[in-house]
Amino acid sequence: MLSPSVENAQAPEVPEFSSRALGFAAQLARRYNISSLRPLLESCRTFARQDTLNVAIFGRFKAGKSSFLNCLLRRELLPVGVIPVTSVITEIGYGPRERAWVQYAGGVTEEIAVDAIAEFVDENLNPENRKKVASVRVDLPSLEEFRAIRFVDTPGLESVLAHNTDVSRDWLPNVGLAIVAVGVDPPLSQRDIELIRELNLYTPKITLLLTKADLLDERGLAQVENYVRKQLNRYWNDAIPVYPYSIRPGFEHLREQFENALHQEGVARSSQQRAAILNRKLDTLLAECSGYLSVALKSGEAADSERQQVRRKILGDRQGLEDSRLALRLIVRHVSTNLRTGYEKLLESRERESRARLLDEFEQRWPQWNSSFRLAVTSFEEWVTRAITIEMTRLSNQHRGDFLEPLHRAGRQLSQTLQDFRNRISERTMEALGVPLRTTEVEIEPEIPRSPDIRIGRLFDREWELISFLIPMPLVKGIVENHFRRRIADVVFKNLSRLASQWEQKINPALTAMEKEALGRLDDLVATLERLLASAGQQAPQIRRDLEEAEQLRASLRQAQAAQPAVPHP
Ligand SMILES: Nc1nc2c(ncn2[C@@H]2O[C@H](COP(=O)(O)OP(=O)(O)OP(=O)(O)O)[C@@H](O)[C@H]2O)c(=O)[nH]1
Ligand SMILES: [Mg+2]
Repeated sequence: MLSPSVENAQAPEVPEFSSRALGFAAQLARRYNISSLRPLLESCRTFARQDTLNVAIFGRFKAGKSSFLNCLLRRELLPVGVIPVTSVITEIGYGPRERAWVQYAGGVTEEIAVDAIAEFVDENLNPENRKKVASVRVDLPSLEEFRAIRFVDTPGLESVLAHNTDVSRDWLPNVGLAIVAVGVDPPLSQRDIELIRELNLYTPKITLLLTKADLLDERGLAQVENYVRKQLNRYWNDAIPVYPYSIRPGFEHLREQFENALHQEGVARSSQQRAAILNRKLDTLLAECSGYLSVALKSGEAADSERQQVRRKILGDRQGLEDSRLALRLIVRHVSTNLRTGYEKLLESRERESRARLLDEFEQRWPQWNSSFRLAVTSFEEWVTRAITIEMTRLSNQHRGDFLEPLHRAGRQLSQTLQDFRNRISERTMEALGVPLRTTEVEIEPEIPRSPDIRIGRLFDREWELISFLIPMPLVKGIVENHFRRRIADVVFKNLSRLASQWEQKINPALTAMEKEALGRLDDLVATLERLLASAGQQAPQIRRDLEEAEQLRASLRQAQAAQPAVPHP
């Protein structure tokens, strides 16, 4: 999400038993020194603090998604059109001041004018998303009544522009409330049914908006509505409400009807929706607490003489642990040693284009410089320094995502290796004590470094300037021009290699930090288990009480979940 949302964030209300569950888990982690629960605990806390619910509109291209949001916002904010338009996720929410931001794929954020968003989200102005925009965020003071909601416009599905479909599909898991736009012309396809089925994996709250109702007369509309309801009922038994809608004058009553329903679901129940997701996370957290406590309890029951053996069975010997640590180090080492070659290969593929761009520009300027040798040299030097800086900055920004990719890859591999280690521990506690210890590794997130400052360094030896007045330009013009052309090629080559090394120097410390975090987590888990396994039998009564309370809390979380009306899975 874009950073400005944090400014506006207010802690949402968390149901009493959910905050009790969170507090209890934190207390258990402290009491038994279960330091390895820290990342999961932190992720639950962060989610509980989040204050907005996403209301996203999906559907086939040209279904009228952006037009609907414009109508709801009472202004022509989003671009609409007769050919596929929306190519980027656009999030619109409340903010005290009207503002808009672009979030680029590489992580950079840029503030833009609200009426300039089309330049970034419109397929025609940003074809195939060449600007590499990840999302656009808009804050509007007029959305005060929808404070808890963030409206999301998505690119149309199933257009010939596959990249637009991918953007929307990738975003699906973030959905809160889903609105599926289906035009009356033709109404509801098998693809729409598939879309609803997919959305259903992430949200129980789906509404169908039957758009362009004005294209039919009253009787026709009633027939289409009836048909759509019938089709939906084949899979979802009345669980998906259908609302006819039109942006045209004369259909205010339909718009009002839908907005009222949205208000009810989205505003009045947004905290309820968030609570459902939070409960799922807390259930996982408490299950992990119970796992650790069961291990402690079982090991407490073992005789002192056996305990040492149990410990060895579960944690293995020192060498085994060292091997696990080495596996983590090797992941980072492998990524780190291949950084430079990867970057060089990437930039090599851009060399020809950069050179051509600079040569082109040089060609245009050369006629103004070639009257004297001195003028030619100084003008060239000044120009090439500026031009190469611009070119390198452009490449660095454009490929920021590619430069950061190894960092994300290392994060995923480290998390997976730690999870494998956890799974092995779980199998071994099952063998040794008869209880599994199922725990989840929270993804290791890299610290994203800033792009490097572009440094060009010294380009030329200036001594030849001293004799420059002696050189007769008309005679050497051709030689000088060729020399400059070679210099351009040389400067591009050198600076691409310099850029690769600058990015390498930025990424390496971030990799080291991730390695440290991964090793720390492994050590934490081992230390936690050592402590729990060593805990003497006198703690048993307290552990039993805590286990019981954890299970009671989980039962109330599940009860709350069951009380929520949900769309049954087809
Ligand atoms: N008659 C009629 N036309 C509509 C209505 N809503 C949208 N349209 C038209 O349908 C076309 C597509 O509208 P958009 O809002 O761009 O559709 P979209 O779903 O956002 O399209 P993509 O962004 O390309 O996926 C435009 O020409 C709109 O004028 C409506 O209620 N009635
Ligand atoms: Mg659109």
